[in-house]
Amino acid sequence: MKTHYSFFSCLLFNLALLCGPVFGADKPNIVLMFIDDMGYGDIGPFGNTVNQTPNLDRMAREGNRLSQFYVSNTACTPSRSALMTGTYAARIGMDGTVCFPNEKRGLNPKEHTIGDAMKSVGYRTGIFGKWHLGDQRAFLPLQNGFDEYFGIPYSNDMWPGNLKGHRHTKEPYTPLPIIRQNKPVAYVSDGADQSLLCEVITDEAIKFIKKNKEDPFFLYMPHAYVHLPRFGRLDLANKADGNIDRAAVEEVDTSVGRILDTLKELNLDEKTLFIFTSDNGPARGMSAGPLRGHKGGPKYEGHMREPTLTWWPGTIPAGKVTDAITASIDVLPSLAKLVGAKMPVDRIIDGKDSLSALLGEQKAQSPHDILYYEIDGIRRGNWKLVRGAKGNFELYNLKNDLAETSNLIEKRPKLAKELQSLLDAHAGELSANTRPPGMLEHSDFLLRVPGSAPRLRDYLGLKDFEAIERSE
Ligand SMILES: [Ca+2]
Repeated sequence: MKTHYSFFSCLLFNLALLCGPVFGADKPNIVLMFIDDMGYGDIGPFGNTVNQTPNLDRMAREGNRLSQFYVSNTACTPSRSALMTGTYAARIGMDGTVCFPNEKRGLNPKEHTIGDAMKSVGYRTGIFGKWHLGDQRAFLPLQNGFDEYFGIPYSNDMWPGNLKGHRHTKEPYTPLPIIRQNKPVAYVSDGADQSLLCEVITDEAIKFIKKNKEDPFFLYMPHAYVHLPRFGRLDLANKADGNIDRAAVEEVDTSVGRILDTLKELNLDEKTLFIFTSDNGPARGMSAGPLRGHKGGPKYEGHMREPTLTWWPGTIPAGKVTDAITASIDVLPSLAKLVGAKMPVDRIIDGKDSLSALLGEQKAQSPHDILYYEIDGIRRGNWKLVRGAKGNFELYNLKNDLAETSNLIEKRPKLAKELQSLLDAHAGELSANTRPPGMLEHSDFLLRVPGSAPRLRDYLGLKDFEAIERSE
């Protein structure tokens, strides 16, 4: 019977996709996992041979590997803003610097997030992980398209364990809260608590899937891992030969495996699109593989091209590789098309429909004849002009120089000039058509002192245990 059912449900999905948006009870669930600071070369499907990622390997084997998927910024807050709204962070006042604790700025609640789009067509929406689009109530997920939230409001290095203090004010950090819905319920007290973050986020996500198995859901999992500081529990560290960076990637892989298994156990695998990617280039200890670049800094490929997989058995072909250029800003318009949600028409949305590439369709074409790397780079075909590490523009041909080692700007001045003028026009249009971020008159810290909420492991009812931090 199972085969029978699967065959027909799969047929219905494909017919629905051919005919347009999916309506009614057959709406697919969406899982969007967004890793923090993982690079293009950190997982098996993208060539890593040190980190053991059997679940991501399986996801690639059963699904679609996108070799040219780009985020639109090299840091957490702007990258997440762009993903959530389909709009360049610079257009909505969320570029420049990341959000800090007790900041008056955040994602403008008037922006239309993926959560808003999904809710508009009846989805249950949940976020489990790191939000980082403002920690004040007006900016938190429940006010921005999500029914459920559990996780940290900003990065895990914004805590008292960071002895350098606040990057700008140098003030010591207040305790890093764990938020449930709109309220702090616990805090991350030490490395042992830090080492729980991947697992508890997965636990909560699985509860959400089980609770909503009868209804369409959108599950957003912006993991706090593999952002620094990185801690591993003893058993996981030992399993990874004492390499905490490797242990962190492998924990992410375990999280993926648990989600895949849960979807299969509940017979939701053939009605769930699972997207896996990362928010920016690799932080210290992580890898960009064959690409040049890392987290932050200029816009070489490794800064912005991410290890991306999509999985939907019966709809996405197994073992597919899609080379069409796609971008994180495309996720909102693509998912909106998939589920039949309307996109706002009163504002500029930069992302384009990339659904055929996300679904691994045979003839998927990139909607990006030109791809912009913020206002610092432009790609047309294989040619890329980018503001380099020293501030000067550099020209590369990615077809035979993927690692961006041979600057051809002196050899192709006419082409460089043409690309430069397109990039200038893009930057001009962007600065002429912006929308303001959310801005409050007053703000406050979510938690001021340790002890005003339980330690994370006490909140979870766990005994004390040891965790090891990565060594430099
Ligand atoms: Ca990040």
